[in-house]
Amino acid sequence: MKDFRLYAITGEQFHPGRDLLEVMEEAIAGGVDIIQLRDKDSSREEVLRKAKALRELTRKHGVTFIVNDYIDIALEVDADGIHLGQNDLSLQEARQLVGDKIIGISTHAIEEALLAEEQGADYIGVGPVFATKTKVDVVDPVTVAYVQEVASRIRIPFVAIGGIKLSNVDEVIAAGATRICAVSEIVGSADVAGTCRAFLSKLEGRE
Ligand code: 3NM
Repeated sequence: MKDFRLYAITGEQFHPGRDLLEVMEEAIAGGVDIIQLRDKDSSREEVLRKAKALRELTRKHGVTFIVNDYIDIALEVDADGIHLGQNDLSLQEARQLVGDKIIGISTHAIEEALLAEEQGADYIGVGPVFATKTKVDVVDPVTVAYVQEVASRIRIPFVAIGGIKLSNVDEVIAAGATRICAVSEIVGSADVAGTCRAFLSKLEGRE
């Protein structure tokens, strides 16, 4: 997969009254490389509608588009890839279904990370680095020290996630993360594009 630095996930609860597409368009203007549609609250029909719209937007801007939970929708809208949780179908099963599309998987322990690598994941999520309220069934924070362990042991791309803010991202980068994912800090920002640019400046060592 094309390498990436900044990965944004949708979280409509963080921008009440603001349109999903408008917020994600700002994130794209700010330089995000990947957008993931993550929607645990809407009907399948609604998710499909959003996926179609985000596919069109991301394609126009050359941004990678990933769908969480709905492999069928990812295939239907020709997303670039899917994102799995630990309790979803296995990587082997997912690979059968999506062929050479990107497959990412959330991992919360080194055993899960090593297994995902061995089973052919294209990237892994590593988190939650810090406490977060965005994911309801989330495990305890894995800590920045754990990010360092992953950085030294895992060869496939990994993206640090969970409670990451502009105010704490420096220590995540110092631990060896070169790719960052955030939900609330990006989509809940009063200046979505500016927040993305600030994350990228830090990731690129310009600040
Ligand atoms: N996955 P925020 S943490 C979607 O650890 C998600 O796998 C996580 O949201 C994981 O940036 C998380 O608002 C929520 O904390 C991240």
